[in-house]
Amino acid sequence: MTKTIAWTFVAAVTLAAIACQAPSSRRNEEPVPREASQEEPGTDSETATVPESRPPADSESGAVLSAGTPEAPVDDVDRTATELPTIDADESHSRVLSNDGAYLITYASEPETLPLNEPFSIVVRLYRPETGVRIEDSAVRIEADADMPAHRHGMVRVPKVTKTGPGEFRVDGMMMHMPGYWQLYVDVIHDGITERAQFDVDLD
Ligand SMILES: [Cu+2]
Repeated sequence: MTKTIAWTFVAAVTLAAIACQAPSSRRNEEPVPREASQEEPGTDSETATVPESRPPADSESGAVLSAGTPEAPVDDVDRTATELPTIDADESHSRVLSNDGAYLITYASEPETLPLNEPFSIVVRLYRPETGVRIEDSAVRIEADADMPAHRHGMVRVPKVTKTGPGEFRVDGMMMHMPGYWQLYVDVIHDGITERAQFDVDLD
C-alpha cells in the first residue's frame, strides 16, 4: 500500500516536471503568426514606377492583421528616434524601426541634402533593435524605393543596391523628380520574408 502511494507520488512529480518544462522549450518556435500575416511588398525590383500604397502599419491595421491570433499586435512599438537604442551610426543617419519591429534601419544620403530631380545615393545600415548591434547575416538583403503617396506614383528610375559591408548597403540611382512629400522605402528581405521601413521626406 505504502509502495503504491510512493509510486503515485513519483509519477505525479515527474508529470509536474514535464509540464513545467514544456512552455520554455517551445518558446523559440512561437513566432509563426508573423510569417502568416506578412504580405510581401515588393521582391520584384522592376516595379519602381508602380507605387505601392501600403499604409504604415498603425495600431488599427495591426489589430486587423492579428485578428486570427490571440497575440497582442507588435505594433504599439514607439518608432520615434528618441526611443531607439544608441547605435554606432553617425548623426547624419536618419533612423526608423521596420514595420514589424524586427530591424532598426538607418540611412544617410549623398549628397546630404536630397536633390530635386537629380540622382542621389543612400547608405543603409541594419541593426537589431534590442541591442543596437549591426546585422551581419549575409542572407539579409535590401531593396529601396520611393513614392509620392498623394500623387500615387513612384520614382522614374530603378535604383541599384550594392552590399558594402556587414549590415550595410549602398543604393545608387535614387531620384525624386517632383517637390513635395515622398516616402522612401527600405525593404529588408530574409528567408523569403520582406519587412518594410519607410522614411518621410519633404522635398523642396
Ligand atoms: Cu508627384
